[in-house]
Amino acid sequence: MGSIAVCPGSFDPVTLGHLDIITRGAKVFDKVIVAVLNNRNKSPLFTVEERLDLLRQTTSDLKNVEVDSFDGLLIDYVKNKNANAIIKGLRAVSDFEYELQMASINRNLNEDVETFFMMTNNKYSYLSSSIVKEVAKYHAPVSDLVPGIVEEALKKKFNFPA
Ligand code: COD
Repeated sequence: MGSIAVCPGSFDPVTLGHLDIITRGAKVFDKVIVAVLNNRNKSPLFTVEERLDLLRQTTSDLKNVEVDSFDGLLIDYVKNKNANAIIKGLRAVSDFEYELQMASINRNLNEDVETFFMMTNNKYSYLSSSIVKEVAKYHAPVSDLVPGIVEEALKKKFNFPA
């Protein structure tokens, strides 16, 4: 069996920082499943279907990448998919504490699944979906932060003038 990794997140919406992690992960693992959390407690800008669609379009050239959504615990989803790894990106020290907690609880729940951390590309170290939404909300340019189709989707959501 090949190595299968799950790359989980909210992806609301997918950014160039996410795509960098997905692309690099796809070079290391035989298959990468990008998994969008369907979190009913949060009020996202994009629906799960919209987020899946944007991810599918922006990863279509990566042949060993699959896009899916999940509910509930990540570790259960990982086992259902017969995956053995979780891929996470680390931007700053501030990410570390939360990610350490997540990796520890996930290991506690299933010690056969390993979490792998990839350091952010310096170009994207400041980038998050929240920052992108904040910038787009005030109609400032996001073309350096997200793929073209995501930029178009943001312009529609925030009613950019034509
Ligand atoms: N550079 C590098 N990495 C980046 C960048 C960047 N610029 N931007 C984002 N990333 C990484 C993040 O560090 C993260 O690893 C991934 O990309 C996704 O990021 P987001 O912001 O879209 O997603 P999050 O952080 O909101 O996702 C959180 C999860 C969905 C992974 C988490 O909440 C989860 O696993 N939930 C399921 C419930 C569960 O199992 N909980 C744990 C046990 S209680």
